[in-house]
Amino acid sequence: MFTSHRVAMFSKLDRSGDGVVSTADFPRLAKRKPEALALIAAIGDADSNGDGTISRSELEQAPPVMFERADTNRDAA
Ligand SMILES: [Ca+2]
Ligand SMILES: [Ca+2]
Repeated sequence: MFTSHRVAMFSKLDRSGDGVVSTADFPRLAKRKPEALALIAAIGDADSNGDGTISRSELEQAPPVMFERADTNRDAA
């Protein structure tokens, strides 16, 4: 199912396990300029309440294009 796929993706993205996806979950990416900007833009797309992080419900409502952008290493995960 589409939704369970997103839930699985959320667990993958939330590497710190604090329940939100943010730049803190991508410490290496966040240090590299082009990737960091793409990451921040991708988070902004899904961040509907503007707190700079993506909660599970925000991810469930995010447009699909966000996932293509978030997958910056192109491993389709
Ligand atoms: Ca996190
Ligand atoms: Ca948010």
